[in-house]
Amino acid sequence: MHDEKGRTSGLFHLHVGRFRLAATSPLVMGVVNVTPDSFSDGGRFFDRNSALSHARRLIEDGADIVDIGGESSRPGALPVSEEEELERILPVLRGLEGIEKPISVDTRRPAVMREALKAGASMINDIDALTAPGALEAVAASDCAVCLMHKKGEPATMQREPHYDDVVREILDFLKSRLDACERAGIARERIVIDPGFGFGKTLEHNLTLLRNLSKLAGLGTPVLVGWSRKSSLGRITGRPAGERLPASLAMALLSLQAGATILRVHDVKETRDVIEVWKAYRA
Ligand code: 7PJ
Repeated sequence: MHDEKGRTSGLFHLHVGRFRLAATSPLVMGVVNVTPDSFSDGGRFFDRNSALSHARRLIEDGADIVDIGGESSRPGALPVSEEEELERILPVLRGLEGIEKPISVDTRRPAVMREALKAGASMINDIDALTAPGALEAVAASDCAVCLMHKKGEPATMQREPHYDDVVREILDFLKSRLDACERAGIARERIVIDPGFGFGKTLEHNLTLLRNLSKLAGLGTPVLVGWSRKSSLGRITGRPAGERLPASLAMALLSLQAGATILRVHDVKETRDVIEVWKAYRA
């Protein structure tokens, strides 16, 4: 089946800097937080060497992309300065130079985007969906991929009674408008993935409604990335702390694949790969 732009549905090539990812199978993005306060593994990978060895470990475990973040966006997190964010990220990027997998940088700052791309990053994962002044231009000037994520409010306060009249409609409209903005800025569709932003200004019910309607996002013809790994919604469901949310995360990974997700952003790469194998066997 082909859509109006000639893409084969269910199959795509993602253009990620010098890499081409053929998603004949779902992809895994492994998370490396270089922050002292990320909610689930904050502090563990805060020094450069542990961040580096963790990134390498994720690649050995089968990560297709490694996502490095220097600013915690967990609910209630406080912002870090641009200098601090760069000091966290750049040494890790330099240490991963020449690695055979694309490196993504989780940032909302155009200056950090530009420096990260110079230092070898192939993808920008932006929880602000390139809305900061200069962000579209920073990405357009390179050949990196970009993840456009929806969020409502700011991390410090976003989980205080978030409200939507129609959560699915609102997120679809937002992501469509960001896809249009990218197109106007000259960022090719083959470089873009979209993400509903589970937990970013959303209650458990909002997240579940979005998951049930994920095929509508996938219907935009752009690969859908999802992040459920260890999130507090899973704590709400199971009553378990972040360190005990792996089974719940894997259940959500499977449901997300079945609903049309193409990229799973996770902390536990090896286990998530097994979920993908199970899903592929079921689908075959
Ligand atoms: C997400 C993210 C997500 C994208 C975080 C955590 C909280 N980026 N960054 N999607 N979540 N694209 O790692 O659990 O869901 S930070």
